[in-house]
Amino acid sequence: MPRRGALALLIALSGLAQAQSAEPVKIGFLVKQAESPWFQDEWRHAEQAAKEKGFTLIKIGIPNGEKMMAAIDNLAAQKAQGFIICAPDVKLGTAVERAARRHQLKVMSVDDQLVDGKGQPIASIPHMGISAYEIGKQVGQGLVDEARARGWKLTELGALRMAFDQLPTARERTRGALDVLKAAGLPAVNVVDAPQAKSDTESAFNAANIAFTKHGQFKRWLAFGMNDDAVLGAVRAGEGRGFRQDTMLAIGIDGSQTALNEFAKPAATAFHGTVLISPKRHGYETALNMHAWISTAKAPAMVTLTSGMLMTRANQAEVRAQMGL
Ligand code: FCA
Repeated sequence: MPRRGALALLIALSGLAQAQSAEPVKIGFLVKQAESPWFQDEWRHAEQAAKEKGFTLIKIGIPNGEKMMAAIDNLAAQKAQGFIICAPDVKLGTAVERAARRHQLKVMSVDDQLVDGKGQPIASIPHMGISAYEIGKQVGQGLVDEARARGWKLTELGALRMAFDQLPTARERTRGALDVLKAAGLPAVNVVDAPQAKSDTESAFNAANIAFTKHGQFKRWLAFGMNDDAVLGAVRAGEGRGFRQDTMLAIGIDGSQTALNEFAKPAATAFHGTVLISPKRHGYETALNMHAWISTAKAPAMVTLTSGMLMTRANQAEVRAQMGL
């Protein structure tokens, strides 16, 4: 067999061997609230990336630390090469980093940045999240503009801050809204904190109810919080006290199905709007970045912060189109 032919065959065979030896790419996507429309949307977009790049996406809900650690072990057992995680508690960051290293899994965080025991972001874990303070400011500005459009005086309004301060991104979001409201003339004494036990609508409802009971002096209310789930809890609690669209004004964050359902109601509720953020960036782009990291060793940017747009019942179609959703 002429030398050139033998060489070509050899190269072809080694390429084949290499292709056969390269494990199929498997990527985990672990989220703290699998039932929440936001995370369902994130998974749907990550699935899109999996389809395009031909990798397997392993989606697991991790509502607590125990389920989280079991999920990471499960990924290793399935021979995954990496995972994207929004952890049930960001303070589990060191445990995530250690488990990933133990199993030689690449890891990046999404939405909630992982922190160490001192509350500092884990430097070795790339993160994609929202620009929390800036988006919070958009919520605040939306409340100021709509209150003024209704002829409401900020000095006469109660401002319900749905608080989940144990989560840094949640704290930053409400700090942004508050700074804009105060700069526009909202007296600090009118701010009412409603600390939520958990980041779901039920906990928000309970927290808001307590706040309304303690602060009967306000005839009109503003409400804001870390996301749509938090703000809808406040709106439902308000309805239980007779506060509706004409006496309460609330703006959330996310803009997923939760918000769209509220906008689809025959009559407008106190849920005036939300800052729409992109599950496409948080789902599809993170999955693509992880795939590139696994297949080409190109690591994602250490921190990527995404933006949002104020979406209301009136402009929802236009804003979703602008955000490519
Ligand atoms: C957090 C919230 C979600 C969403 C995400 C970007 O994880 O819980 O609702 O706002 O950040």
